[in-house]
Amino acid sequence: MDAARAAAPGRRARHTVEQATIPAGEFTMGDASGDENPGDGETPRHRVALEAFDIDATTVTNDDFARFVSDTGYRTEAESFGYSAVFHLAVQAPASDVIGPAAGTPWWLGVRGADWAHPGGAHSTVDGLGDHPVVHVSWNDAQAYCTWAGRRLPTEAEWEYAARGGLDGATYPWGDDDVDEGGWRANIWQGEFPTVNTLDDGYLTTAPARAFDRNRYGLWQPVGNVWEWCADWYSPRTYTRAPAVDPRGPERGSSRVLRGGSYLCHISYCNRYRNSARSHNTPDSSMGNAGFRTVAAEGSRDAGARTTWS
Ligand SMILES: [Ca+2]
Ligand SMILES: [Ca+2]
Repeated sequence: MDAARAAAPGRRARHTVEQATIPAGEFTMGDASGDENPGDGETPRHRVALEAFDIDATTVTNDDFARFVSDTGYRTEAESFGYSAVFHLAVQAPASDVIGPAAGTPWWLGVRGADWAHPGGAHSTVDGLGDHPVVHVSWNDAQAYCTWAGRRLPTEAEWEYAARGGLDGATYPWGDDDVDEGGWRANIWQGEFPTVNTLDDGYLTTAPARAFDRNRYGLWQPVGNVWEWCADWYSPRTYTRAPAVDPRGPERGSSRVLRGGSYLCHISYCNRYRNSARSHNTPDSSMGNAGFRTVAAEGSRDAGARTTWS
């Protein structure tokens, strides 16, 4: 069903992102390439059946998010906390705003004043970046947007099914060709991570939401560019007892699923720009390489398929 028709009156203009209609069907969820990251829980592979749904063809952009903020006065968690995580080469802020590196990941700096409208810090803006993915939004911020827009976040299974574009078992949304075969197919990192980016794909940080080619279902950049929040709690054991129909992940947890990798992924360092790759972060975390796309909230969805964890 057309998402705009299903939306409540008055909501039509709120969420204007182009929709991709994903057909009902089954797919095999999980890594088939052997490239899985140990500990992430990309296996065991298992069959999953889903109803049809409409998903944003692109991630929610700065222009989209600005409409939400303008309409509601919403303050993101990064704004409430007063800082967010910025990649060290993307900082645009006075030295006094830089709090310091994150433990274990020295290329991430806490920067005071970094938020969705100031992605590099106080000296940055989103001028000219209206068609780029909004970043520095937490899972909670994404939920707030969804509530306003009459949308919801995709489940992890929906995200992977949509990203695969009908190419069951393939490593990437475009198939199994390498990411740089015949030209770059996604916005990741080239060069020496985390210090030298040769920018072969054209982008140090975010690319416009419509850069590169769509997949067969019409999605732009499910892998690369920005990580995308999903609805589910994260567990590395999710797949060991996932329901076969419309799985929704664990009932509880401490972090939420992120999918698709980002402009910081690199062939040699982080190969999470794959369909099956999984990551996660706490629901109040924000960073300069994570955003979200949404799914039409039409139809009532009960919680019957959620895994019960003892
Ligand atoms: Ca890049
Ligand atoms: Ca992405």
